[in-house]
Amino acid sequence: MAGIDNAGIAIAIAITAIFLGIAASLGATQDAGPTVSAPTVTKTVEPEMEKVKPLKSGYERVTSDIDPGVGHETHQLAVLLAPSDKVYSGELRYDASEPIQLVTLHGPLADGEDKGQAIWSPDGETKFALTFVDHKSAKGTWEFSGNALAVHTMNTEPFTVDYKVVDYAEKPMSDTVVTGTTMSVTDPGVGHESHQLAVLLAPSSDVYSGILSYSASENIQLVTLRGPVGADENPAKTWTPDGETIFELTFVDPKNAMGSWEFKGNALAVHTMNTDQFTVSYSVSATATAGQNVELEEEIHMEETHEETMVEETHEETHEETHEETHEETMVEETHEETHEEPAGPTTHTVDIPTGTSVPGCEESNACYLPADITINAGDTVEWINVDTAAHTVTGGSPADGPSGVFDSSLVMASANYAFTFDDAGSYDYFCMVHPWMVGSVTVN
Ligand SMILES: [Cu+2]
Repeated sequence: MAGIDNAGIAIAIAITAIFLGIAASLGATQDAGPTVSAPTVTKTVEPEMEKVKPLKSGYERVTSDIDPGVGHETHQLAVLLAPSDKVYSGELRYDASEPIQLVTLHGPLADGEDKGQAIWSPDGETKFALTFVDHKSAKGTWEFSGNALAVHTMNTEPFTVDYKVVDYAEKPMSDTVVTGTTMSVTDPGVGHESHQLAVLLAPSSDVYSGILSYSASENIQLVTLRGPVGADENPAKTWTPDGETIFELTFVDPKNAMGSWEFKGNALAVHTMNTDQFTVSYSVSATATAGQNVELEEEIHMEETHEETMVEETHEETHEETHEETHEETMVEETHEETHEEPAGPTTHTVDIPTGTSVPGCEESNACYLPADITINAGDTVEWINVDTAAHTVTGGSPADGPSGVFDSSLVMASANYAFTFDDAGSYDYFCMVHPWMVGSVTVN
């Protein structure tokens, strides 16, 4: 079962660098879509690697190019499936010369659909939503659905990736193959009036089976429904639009705003427990099987298996990176950080991420973070508050050298915040991975 993964580094990189790269490839390799004048993304076989490592049957080998985006010369990009108005789906199997990040796009978006998702625009007008995941692995698999597929690193050296797409499909839009952007509405489910819901595949007596990739304006939960269930059934989790028609609810919470999910059910939706509307861009590639009913026990078993997998992988500390494991690691890190956020005695300092910083200009007055440079004492906490309407990151390191690994907020959505406690004296530079002109520093005495 495909899981979800960490958005952090990926998003930043993707938006800043990948998009430029993909935009370039649009102009170079796609018939439909915006025309962008940029270098051609080349697909070449690297002779040295070919000698070292035989290409497995069915695989293709691609070497990345410098990301063509101005200011992103330190990134590498390889487009595997060029942007299309059809929906690609499948299982990407990759074996690269170093850890790579995985990208799929949704769009182009219509006017007004850009409402807080991770967005990239080649020209300021044509916009795509981005699903960016980082398994921190050179080798693995990824179930994806989207209008383009690429892989990426934040390194200056080219990487080579052997890949193939199993169960490959490139399908036109239909009742079960959809890509788009939608805003949530108040959940019509009885008892769910304080929640928000966006239905992607409407309830049907057919059983949908497929892959969802999504990019939302906040963390969302993934929902499938089974049913309507019979009067003699009493599923543990239910959803009913009217108090009479009962569906069994399968609910997955990846605690992420972007990712992929392999699903099966009589309906597909995404959801939050907030009262505010969210926006989600998505690609779904599914098939519908008539007259079949999803088995209740099977669904529960799948959920249990999923949970067990997460625990086992974490305990054994296997390095076969999966969506689930990445998710677990993220959760653990967040827990640690929260612990650090509650020091006894030391001070918390506030740094704003100001409005308008998603376009260059703030760097001219060193005002991309306010204050951009702050001095604190060891044990103090810095809390960054994103007052902008765009998402940003607070990432230790520099645009030139990349993340230091000391701290990383991942994507901080509009109105959200991020805190980190500095226990050790020193000087800590940081930057925004989405907008590499945004830099700041923390000096700890
Ligand atoms: Cu930013």
